Amino acid sequence: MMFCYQCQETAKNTGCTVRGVCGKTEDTANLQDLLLFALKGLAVCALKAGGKADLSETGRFITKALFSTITNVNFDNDRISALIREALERREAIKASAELTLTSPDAAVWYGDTEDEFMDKARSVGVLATHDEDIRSLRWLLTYGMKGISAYAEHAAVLGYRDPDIYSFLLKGLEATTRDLTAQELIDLVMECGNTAVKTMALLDAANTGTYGDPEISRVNIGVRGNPGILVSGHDLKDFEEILKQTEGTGIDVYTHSEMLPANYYPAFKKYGHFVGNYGNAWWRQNEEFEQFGGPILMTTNCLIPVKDSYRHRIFTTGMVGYPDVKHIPEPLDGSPKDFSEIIALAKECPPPVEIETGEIVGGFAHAQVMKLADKVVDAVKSGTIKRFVVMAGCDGRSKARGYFTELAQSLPNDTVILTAGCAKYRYNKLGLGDIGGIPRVLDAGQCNDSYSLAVIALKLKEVFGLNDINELPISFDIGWYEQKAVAVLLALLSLGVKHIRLGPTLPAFLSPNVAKVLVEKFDIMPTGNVQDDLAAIREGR
Ligand code: FSO
Ligand code: SF4
Repeated sequence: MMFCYQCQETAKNTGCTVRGVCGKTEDTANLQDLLLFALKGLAVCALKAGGKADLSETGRFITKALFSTITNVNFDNDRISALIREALERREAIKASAELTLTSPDAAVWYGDTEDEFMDKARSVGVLATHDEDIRSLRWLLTYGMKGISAYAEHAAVLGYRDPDIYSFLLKGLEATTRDLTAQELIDLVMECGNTAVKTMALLDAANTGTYGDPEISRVNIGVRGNPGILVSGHDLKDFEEILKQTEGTGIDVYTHSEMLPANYYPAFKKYGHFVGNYGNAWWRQNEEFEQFGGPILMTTNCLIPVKDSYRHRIFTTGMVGYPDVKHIPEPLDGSPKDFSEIIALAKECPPPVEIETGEIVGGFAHAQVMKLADKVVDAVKSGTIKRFVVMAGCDGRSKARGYFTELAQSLPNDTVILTAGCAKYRYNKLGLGDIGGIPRVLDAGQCNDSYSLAVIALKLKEVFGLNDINELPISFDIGWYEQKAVAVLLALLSLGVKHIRLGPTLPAFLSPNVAKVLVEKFDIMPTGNVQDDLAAIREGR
């Protein structure tokens, strides 16, 4: 038995109990629960040890481990077991150095030696171990928010940007889930999680732009050239940079896939002549696209789906991503760059990619670039040529119900601008929705990791128009979610005071009716409905 309800595609919008819709097996799901349990024990001990535990070391480990449990990151039981062992070892080391004697909570005292002990324990520490449905809902809302924060914090840490306050919050949040807190205490922690998500996204924005420059408006080629190529997917810009450096002068071309598309907008990457453009679409179409690409593929982060034999020999994972029987490129312990030579050697033996699309798409509207256009944007709003912005950011996914987002984007009136980020963009970035006086009707700020840009744009517009409340702006939020980074983004938006968000294609299964009611009453969150009704409401500013 497994129970996982952390993503939007969870079975029957209730929970995956036999095998994940994502392909996660029962063993993997249970081991991920056990890893989380071990991390709680680590957090309990680190907090008890106070200054005697190295916050930066423990925090970094926790972010990596939590990142590995996000949907479509790691399907490899050996790697998850190794993280469980490391969590236990770190916990014991802290206990020993701070001379802690702990009798409870269970997470802080449990020690498993064998795989059997792991699996026995794993079956008893998951979601259903909390019986009260509202407390369960809040504990897991907090946990999923922390998973998202961990992914963002780890992306920033890879570029040398860390913030001890973020690590402190993760320890506090994990520890809090081991105690019998009231619903109100947990709601307060969920709100604090939103504040920390804002802080983390700001840190990641500083890390990305500080390292690679501000994204610029860019035309991105979606066709191919005649050389062998490497396809890079996921979100890790450092890995992408390293691939570009190591392939320079080899005759190999480099393409982005899915959420790596925004790499095309950074000045630091555009300078490479062998960086051709973007190949393919959102994550869930990877089976057919990876088959057609024909060359090696590197998955730097989510979203990885179950690997097919047809391309198993040419897909590689790195970072926290893992899949059984797929080659993993590790991070060297001595701090030297990752060695991608095996991927490059394989690329040389592969045929050039099969062309699946031709043409160009436009993107690169992160906050600095939009602010350069601020005068134009403000004039367009004042003159009425732009009547409304609709934030349609977030994730794409397999479910047919997501056709709603394509249809809504197509039906929006011509005086509406879509602000997007994340793989949700693939629902509208190839529709040819035109522009308003030179301002494209789809402004892509970047990855879901760059959603912070959309918040900055909204806050700047509020300032420019002299408004007191972000909700007075002519902006509607119509967001598609899929995995736990989207939960962190949602909590971040709520903490910035954004109200009336439409969320779809379904509300999270982990929101109990009472918790959903609190979100509706406090923030007027609503599920997406049918296109015509939502369109009418958006036009009326609701
Ligand atoms: Fe998409 Fe996947 Fe970026 Fe997510 S590729 S769904 S929110 O993991 O990370 O937008
Ligand atoms: Fe199911 Fe989503 Fe969990 Fe996968 S991540 S097991 S699809 S709820």
